[in-house]
Amino acid sequence: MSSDDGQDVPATRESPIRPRAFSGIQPTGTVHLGNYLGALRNWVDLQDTTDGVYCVVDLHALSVPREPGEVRQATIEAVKDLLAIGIDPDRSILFVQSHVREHTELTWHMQCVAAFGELRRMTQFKDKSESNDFVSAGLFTYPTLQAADILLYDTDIVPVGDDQRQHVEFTRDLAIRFNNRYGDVLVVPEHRIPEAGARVMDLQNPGGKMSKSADSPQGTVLLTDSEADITRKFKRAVTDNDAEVRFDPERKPGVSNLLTILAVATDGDPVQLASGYSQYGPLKADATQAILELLRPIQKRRAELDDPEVVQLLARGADKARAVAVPVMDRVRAAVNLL
Ligand code: AQP
Repeated sequence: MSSDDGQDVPATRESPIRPRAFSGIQPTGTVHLGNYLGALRNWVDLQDTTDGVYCVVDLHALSVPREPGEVRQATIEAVKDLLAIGIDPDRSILFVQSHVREHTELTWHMQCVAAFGELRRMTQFKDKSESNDFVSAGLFTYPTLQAADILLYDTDIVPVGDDQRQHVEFTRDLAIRFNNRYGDVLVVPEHRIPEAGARVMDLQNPGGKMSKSADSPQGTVLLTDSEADITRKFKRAVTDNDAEVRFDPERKPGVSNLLTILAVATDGDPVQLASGYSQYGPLKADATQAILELLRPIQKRRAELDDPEVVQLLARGADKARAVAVPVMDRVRAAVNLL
């Protein structure tokens, strides 16, 4: 079966018109430039060619200890970030994971086809379990909840950053294994990872990815940062001592990261951009200006949103999400065929 733009659409979807894209973000802090350049801008663009289903994955945020209510406000803030960057709740389904109970039900089925050894090999689990004192079973089984999130919507495309490549490949494996055991039930999705910006690095520690939970906030540019903060963070970005502007992520990770950020923000090419600079100062200044321009309209839209409006649209989003998820879960139950 083929969609409008010629892409193959799996047979399990009823009357597919366009491929379906699904992705999620954790409400674990303000969205940063890595999230935006690596994944979220793709969500916005895909609205033109796919049916988008976008989710704030609040249950994932509980895989590390949280105070009661902490995730509640963070969820509203994450939704505001998504609306501000251009996720349109009239064109896409925008909702909160815990509002659709089928996510946790399907997770159990995913856990029962996942192997312990596979979960133990997940690099994100290895990284996070090393840096946390308390390692929950939820952190260990996190990729099965993520697989359920994706598979519950008959997803064709999963736009994510490079750090999620392994989890999406695992999701594919689980869908195929489930289908082998129970019949042709689940759609097997593919990841969509951008060529440039798939792994935006920390400005202070360019050996590691920019992250909400970085040791120093100075290395992470938040979507809500002030002009002064953004300018300071880029000015202090770690480069190196040889003062040559060259795109070489292995030997020159800091400089290459700045070139990547500038390239993605201006639709340029990092290698070509490098030839226009002979010093780090002007590169940092241009990257700062490009990001300020990119974020200005986003920050303006974000300031206009209020909490009650967000809560209301999330209730509508949950209804629309359930309309897709419930029939898929019914299909899974029928295939597993319990009494
Ligand atoms: N540095 C990055 N470069 C490119 N893409 C990135 N993503 C995250 N960091 C980068 C992508 O953003 C999407 C949403 O991420 P998430 O919040 O659900 O997951 P995360 O990987 O846990 O993000 P953080 O910021 O690193 O959070 P913490 O510190 O809480 O672990 C995903 O598509 C991800 O690939």
